Amino acid sequence: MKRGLFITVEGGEGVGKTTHMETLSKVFGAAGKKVCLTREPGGSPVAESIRKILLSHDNNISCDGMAELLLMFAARADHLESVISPALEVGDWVVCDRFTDATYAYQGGGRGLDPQKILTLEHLVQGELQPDWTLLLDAPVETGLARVNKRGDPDRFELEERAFFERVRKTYLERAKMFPKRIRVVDATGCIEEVSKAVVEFANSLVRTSNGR
Ligand code: Z5A
Repeated sequence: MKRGLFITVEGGEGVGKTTHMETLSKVFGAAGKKVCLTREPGGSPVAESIRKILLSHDNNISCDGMAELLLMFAARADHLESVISPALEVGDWVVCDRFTDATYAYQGGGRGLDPQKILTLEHLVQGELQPDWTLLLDAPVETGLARVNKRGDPDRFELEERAFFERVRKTYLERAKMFPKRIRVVDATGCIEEVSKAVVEFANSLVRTSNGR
């Protein structure tokens, strides 16, 4: 059986990742692909428990950068083992809301942790596994924050200062330059319909490429 495709969706706060996971799923489903939609941190029972710790803004819980990094990879190890790898093995298309690029962007860029340490953990937890494709939705920080601020009840990351999110965005864009064959940047500044059009084009290009494999 042909291994499934591993697609990740990345970007800063409020760029529309959750919204466009659905767009991708519809296009892939219509093309006859069995789709596994998942997210990080989370996606498996153990990883969802870790997510609660990571996103909690309970004043009694504080988590330093290295502990946060290790928790991200602990969640990822379980998610890979119990959800992502089994789905890819049976040929499903896995669409994951954030993955290791987010670790480079948030723990590396945002928190300032050494990317070499992230690389070491990446090799340890993922081995050779990398996403086949990454959709990076990009918008100015203030655009994304304005969208999520309407929602209220911010999580621990959403309470960070603006400079943190600027570093996150910069790191994502640097990674897109480092991995131009894997990472497709889509401008997420426009209205949902405009962004959706670009996302559908991206999704159709993956379907066409995979039919030619
Ligand atoms: N994190 C990390 O630090 N390290 C890691 O390795 C990983 C993650 C994997 C997970 O939160 C947090 O974990 C995340 C990084 C960190 N930081 N935070 N916060 P999450 O995944 O639950 O949260 P998020 O990724 O930031 O999701 P979000 O805030 O919900 O944003 P989104 O998914 O990109 O946006 P959305 O939910 O699709 O849209 C937000 C709102 O905007 C919604 O009302 C939409 O209807 C609206 N929207 C979307 N697109 C548009 C357009 N184009 N125009 C107007 N309005 C729009």
